[in-house]
Amino acid sequence: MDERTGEDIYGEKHKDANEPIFSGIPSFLKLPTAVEEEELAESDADIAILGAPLDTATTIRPGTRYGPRAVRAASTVPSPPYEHFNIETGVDPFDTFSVVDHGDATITPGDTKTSQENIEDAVASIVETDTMPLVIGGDHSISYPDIKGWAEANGYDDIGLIHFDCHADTGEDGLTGFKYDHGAWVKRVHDLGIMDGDNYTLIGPRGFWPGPDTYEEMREAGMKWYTADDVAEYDLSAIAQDAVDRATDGTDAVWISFDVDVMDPAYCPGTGEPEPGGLMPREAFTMIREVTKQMDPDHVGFDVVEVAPQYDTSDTNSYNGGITSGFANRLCIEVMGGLALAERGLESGSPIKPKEPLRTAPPAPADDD
Ligand SMILES: [Mn+2]
Repeated sequence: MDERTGEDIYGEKHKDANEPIFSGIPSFLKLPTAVEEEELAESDADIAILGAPLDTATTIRPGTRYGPRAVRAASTVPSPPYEHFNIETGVDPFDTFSVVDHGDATITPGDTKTSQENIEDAVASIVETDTMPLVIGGDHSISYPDIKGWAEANGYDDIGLIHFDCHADTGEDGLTGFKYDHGAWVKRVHDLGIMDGDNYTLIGPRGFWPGPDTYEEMREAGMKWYTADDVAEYDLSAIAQDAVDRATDGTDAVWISFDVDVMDPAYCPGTGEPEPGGLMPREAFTMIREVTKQMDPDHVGFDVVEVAPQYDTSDTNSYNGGITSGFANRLCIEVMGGLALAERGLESGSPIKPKEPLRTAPPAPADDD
């Protein structure tokens, strides 16, 4: 795999920027599609993008059923397909991985449980073709079927979970008592008996929900969390490293779940339950890069959830996606970039730097004598 290049994987389209971004079928990053299970098996892909447009397990503002479409639309805006050499990290995931858009899981509006089972089946079928699932939600309830389908199809007994979110989602049920609510999926995963509290880390909680009783239970279960204030105060790499160490301690695999409401609403307004005082994009990218480059690409899964484009801003009506769906798109690329480093056994990429060294501190005061 080390010898493989983007052109080997995608042919001439790897660098082809000639097609106008607003034309053609807007698959994720205009990547090849492999929607049917047989197509996916034949594609020999490493990573499959799956949309999970479910929002009937939402308690406050609905709308994430439009999330996958908005993220796909946002993904067609920047950069040529599929070359994505990251100027800062010096890595291009599409030099390493064959990635396809596998379409969406089948959703039955009004039948939340059936929809969730369909998501579970879709994720399991991705795993059965030896492909990593990268799921775009949808409300956060999808993470339970995501993880259940992924863990069972892989035969994992013990998993770690790294969870970026404003909300803990660890309580027995959601705000209004629904067991499969978007605010109870961590507890559902915990109840499967495949994830110990010691292998769970939450990054970014703040605000007022859930209440102190739930946090007491989390504490008792050995769960750990870094609040949004902690993220601002502590070293980002140390936080990420702690989450990785905990998630990989004695486990078979790690799932990473990213709720965009962990971000400050200034950066991600397009979500159902925004809460002031959240993360900045650079903080999220630093931590997600640090986490993903230490994962085993054969034993990891990822989802990004809670993008609700109708509350988003910037270009939302021209079908190019807003700033929240643009952030989610970027996050998916960063995840694949980190995994590409892991796949190649690299600690870091090879960014191009200026000839003259960067000035990293103020110049020494001039000598007046
Ligand atoms: Mn949340």
